Amino acid sequence: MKFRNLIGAALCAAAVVGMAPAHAQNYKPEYKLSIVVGTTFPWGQGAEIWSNLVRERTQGRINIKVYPGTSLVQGDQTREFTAIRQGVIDMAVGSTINWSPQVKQLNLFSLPFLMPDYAAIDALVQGDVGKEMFKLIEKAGVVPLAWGENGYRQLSNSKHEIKKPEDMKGQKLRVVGSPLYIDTFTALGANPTQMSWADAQPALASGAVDGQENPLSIYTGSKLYTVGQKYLTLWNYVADPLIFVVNREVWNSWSEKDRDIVRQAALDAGKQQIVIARKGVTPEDPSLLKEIAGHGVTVTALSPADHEAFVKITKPVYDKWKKQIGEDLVNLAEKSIANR
Ligand code: X2X
Repeated sequence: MKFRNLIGAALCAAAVVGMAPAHAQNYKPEYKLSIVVGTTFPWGQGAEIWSNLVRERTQGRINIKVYPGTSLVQGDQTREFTAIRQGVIDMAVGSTINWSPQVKQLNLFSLPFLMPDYAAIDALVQGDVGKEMFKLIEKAGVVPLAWGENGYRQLSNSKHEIKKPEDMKGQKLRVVGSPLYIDTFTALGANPTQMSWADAQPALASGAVDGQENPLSIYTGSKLYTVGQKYLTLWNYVADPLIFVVNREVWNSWSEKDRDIVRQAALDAGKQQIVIARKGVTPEDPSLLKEIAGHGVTVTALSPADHEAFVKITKPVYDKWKKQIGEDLVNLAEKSIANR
């Protein structure tokens, strides 16, 4: 064999090896996993469960470290998806709200009053809509593995009880994510302002903003009742799922066996995380609501007529964003919910 042929053969062999499972020595000593809140929150617990399962099941080949507070992007949670795509972040358990600036279809979950109950959320994420969303995330350059849940987002404020849209008039409310939130709260007569969660907490404490919207686990976990957020309205207007993802290059660097382990661990962690996220906020188990009321918070549930008033006033926003998200996808979601 001539020298040139030898090199050719070696290159071919290298190409074959390149396609074969990566060797453990190519693995990073640590994989950085991003989340927005801390590990004591249901969201963070999902990340911890995933990390621990992966470490155990790979015998330490894949070692994940959780970075709370979106610290890998200096708290700027709407830049998280881009950072995952670019490899600044290796893995994440992220909210659809924070990634919707990059994957506009994720705004679907923020359409006001789309999902009336948990069965509706399940019908979307565990059904055809969920599959479609995963394809879109994959196309955007990130590998999605499993769904989790942040939860139904409820409204709190420091001024007075909110029962009707009129009660929100002029209130300065912190929102995050896409302009859809600005549209929704403007339609409701409020004065929405966009800021990261890191900035929101001091803004609530100083009174720079009057209120915010977040799942009850975040409201209690962040002790928002200690910063004057004494009025809480349960309106279930949107819920944000969480998605377990991996950077594509990192994913490709793992052996097939390890990819299977990471995917299965994400599915297992997601399932457990959703159970944790729904604890204490159902009619069967209202323990979290009781805890909140125990802090002197006025907790308001809407009458059917009041609920209808909120739905009606936000309907033009729904219609506008249905077009921006894609009518086919929203139609599929509506159908999935109707057939749940
Ligand atoms: O910033 C928020 O409101 C939070 C913590 O719920 C998200 O990351 C979407």
